[in-house]
Amino acid sequence: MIVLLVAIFHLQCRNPSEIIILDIYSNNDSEMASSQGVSLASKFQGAIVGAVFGDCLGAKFEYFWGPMPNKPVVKYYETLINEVRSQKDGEKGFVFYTDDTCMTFDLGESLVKCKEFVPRDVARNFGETYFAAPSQRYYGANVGFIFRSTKVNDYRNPFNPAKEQFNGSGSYGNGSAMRVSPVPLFHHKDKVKIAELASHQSKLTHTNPKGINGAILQALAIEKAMTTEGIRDSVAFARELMTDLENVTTTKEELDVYDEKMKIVIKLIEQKTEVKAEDVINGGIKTDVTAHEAVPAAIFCFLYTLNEKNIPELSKFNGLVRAVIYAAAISLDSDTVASMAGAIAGAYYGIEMIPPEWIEACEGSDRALKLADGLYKLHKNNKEAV
Ligand code: R7I
Ligand code: MG
Ligand code: MG
Repeated sequence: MIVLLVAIFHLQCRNPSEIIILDIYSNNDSEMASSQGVSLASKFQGAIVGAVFGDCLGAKFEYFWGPMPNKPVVKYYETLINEVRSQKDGEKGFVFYTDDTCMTFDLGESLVKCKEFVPRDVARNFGETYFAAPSQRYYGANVGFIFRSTKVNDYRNPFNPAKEQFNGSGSYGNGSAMRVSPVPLFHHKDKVKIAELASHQSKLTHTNPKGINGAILQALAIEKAMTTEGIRDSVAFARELMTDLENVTTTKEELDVYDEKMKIVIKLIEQKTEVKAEDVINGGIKTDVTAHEAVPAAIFCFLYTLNEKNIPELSKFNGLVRAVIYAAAISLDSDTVASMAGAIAGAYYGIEMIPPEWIEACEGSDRALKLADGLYKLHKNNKEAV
């Protein structure tokens, strides 16, 4: 009987497991991730809450606006801060997140609950969230087919429908990269396992090599940001990231696409004049809804905003805020590129750099913190078990 129950749990993993919630700004934890004095717990929180912050801020500008100057995004960012400050008993969570955050929760919460990747459980979360979603979640145009197909047989063969997308070539949308932030936290310190899981979860919806490698590259970028002490050389960071991808991915097709994009990232970093949205797009990174245009864009935004002098208009903000505002401004797919840049920057700077007013205003902040802390607790338990 016990064996049967365990088997059912592993197949479906529907039982909730206990999650201990750490305090926000819990910097008294002993495990420090870098000499900058940011705790690993803070970096875990920064990665997930950073992704939600970017999604919430960027969602206002998704597609309607096109690539644009920083000014309107700065105005929106500051207006909201003032609004929250002027509220007495303020309403919380009034800025909506989109599908990027929905799927991050679906994947991450399943990992915490099951303590392993259970494809059927993740697919069920994807489907149930999608079917219950209000219209402002703005899911990708083609991904709904997968949820409808997997639901038909109660998510039993969760990998099959994704293979049929786009006449059998699979989607190269950025959807499996935009939700990947829990993966580097789940397998922190193990790039091979990070790549394996990023790829595996991608195949639930995105089987095209460009989609799979986009998810792996974004996961590796978060891990590298989390583990690098004070990035002094952005170009070396970009180069090493591409080498990491080449070393750990088992999907070797079309890797040259990412090689080419990362070379453009380096060229833009080295540009002598301030890099504007049109430089990024004309330079060859379209910042759109596809993985190979969005992931390199997010990495670029993080690296370019490390130096406050690069964009004088944004120099009054901290590095994480600079990365997210800049990503929302220069991108066509503003919510997604800002969310991915927010995850990378959050993993580097930690939760302390996310403005409390925005944490309060973003829908899903509490849930994001709970998810980050659940992943952190798993990491600590795994470390102690070794
Ligand atoms: O990737 P996906 O989940 O979409 C995510 C995006 C993010 O910006 C979210 O914020 C949300 O707004 O949507 O959804 P998919 O439907 O798999 O892919 C998104 C789009 O990428 C598709 O609708 C296509 O326009 C494009 N695309 C492709 N086009 C041609 N050929 C993806 N794969 C292909 C392809 O193989
Ligand atoms: Mg979205
Ligand atoms: Mg988007």
